[in-house]
Amino acid sequence: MFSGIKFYFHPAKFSKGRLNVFTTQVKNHCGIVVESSEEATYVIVEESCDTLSLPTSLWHEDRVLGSVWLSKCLKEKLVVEFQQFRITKPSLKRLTSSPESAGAGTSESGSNKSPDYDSRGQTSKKYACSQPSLKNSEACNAAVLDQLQKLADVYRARGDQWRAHGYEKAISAIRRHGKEITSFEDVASLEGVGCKMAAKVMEVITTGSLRKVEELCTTEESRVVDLFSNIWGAGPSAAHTWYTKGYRSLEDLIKNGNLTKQQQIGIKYYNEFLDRMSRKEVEEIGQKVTESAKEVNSSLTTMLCGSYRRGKQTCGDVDVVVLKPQQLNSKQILTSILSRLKDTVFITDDLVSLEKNGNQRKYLGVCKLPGDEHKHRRLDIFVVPQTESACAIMHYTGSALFNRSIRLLAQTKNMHLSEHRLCAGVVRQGKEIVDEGQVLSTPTEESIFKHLDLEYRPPEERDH
Ligand code: TTP
Ligand code: MG
Repeated sequence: MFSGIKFYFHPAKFSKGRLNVFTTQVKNHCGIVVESSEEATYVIVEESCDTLSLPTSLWHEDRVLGSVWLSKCLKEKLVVEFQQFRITKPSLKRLTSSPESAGAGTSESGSNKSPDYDSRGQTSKKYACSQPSLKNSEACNAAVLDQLQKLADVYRARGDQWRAHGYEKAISAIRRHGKEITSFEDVASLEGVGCKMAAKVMEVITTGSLRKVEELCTTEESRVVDLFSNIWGAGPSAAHTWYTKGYRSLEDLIKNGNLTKQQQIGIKYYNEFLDRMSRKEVEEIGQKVTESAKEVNSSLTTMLCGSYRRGKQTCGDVDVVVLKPQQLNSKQILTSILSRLKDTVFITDDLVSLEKNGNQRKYLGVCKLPGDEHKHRRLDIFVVPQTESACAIMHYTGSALFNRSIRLLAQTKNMHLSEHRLCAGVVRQGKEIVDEGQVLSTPTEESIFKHLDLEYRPPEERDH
């Protein structure tokens, strides 16, 4: 379909993987990849690149297109109309009025501009947080998601966070795609999926499984490291150390493992902690915390966050945010709530010690509803001043991947989002913040999305 068409890929912001996929695909479809923009029929740029950094010579041309156009061509197997995907010269107005939009190109599409490709979309489209997570998205591509999740888990257990994150990003992108993947192009055109990952997905589609999963997940080492790293309080590095010392079972660890107090509790409730609970049980546990908080001070309010607030049918633990007026002391509140919950033997074990820190506002522990039918459950309580409520609630609602994504997006706009606040005009040197800028007013979660120029996503759409 690209017969005789010459493509030049402008390297700014193109990942090596994506560039390889595009180059191969263009050649497979009889196109020509050239080394300079002058020779090219089309110049392809990544939408996320800073258009100000592109050579001015490009702006004399009417053929600079965003890579989304090429993805669309490959997907639809035809040369699609390109007007909507043109990247135009950054205007002076943009430079002066909106410094944070300087990071992306604008595509010119006239009055019938597609909302997907407006200037806001161009900036944030690459970020998972700009798209809703889909309900029941596991139903599509189930085998692919299962195999990739196994690899993500095994890499996380081995302490290879970078690879684990790569697989999680791909899982999230495939879930958001929400349609059955049938071709290499389908998957390679998704954000966050490079050509190596796309090849793995195709391997599952054609063979039903991944050789890499068999290689990594079926060994004695992976079975044991997996067993150990599922102990609450044991990271991948402890799990590995125990394995290299020759321990193979939880009993071996109890006898010889030199365990921390947290790990001892983690082993005591090993199976109970791995079991996820119903929403009803989360609500009952939350109710206990709410009652105690109200007894401590009637101005305190509580909110169930985490996977519960994202609408998940089962939850791994209970995350309760307690909102307090500014003048009340966090640690005193936390201590008073806990002492009530301990008096009734609802809280059975502490996973953090309250004595160590000054103004402690986070509690991690274990609780159990009365009755033999109930299991020990992980309970986290976070005491937050009302002034920080929106940022805190958003943080503790997650998902972790959504949080990572929205924080990265904030960075591209010279902002900084944390569980405490959102700042603008932040100056960074490398990763380090050298000037914190100004705190923005964030009375609601909606206001945070608005400051970031993102469409609002309710919690159920943040389950990335
Ligand atoms: P978790 O309770 O660990 O996660 P969860 O509630 O989403 O899922 P689960 O059902 O397994 O409990 O953490 C609560 C929120 O805290 C999470 O949704 C987002 C935030 N968080 C991060 O942003 N980064 C992290 O590394 C962790 C552990 C949590
Ligand atoms: Mg949780």
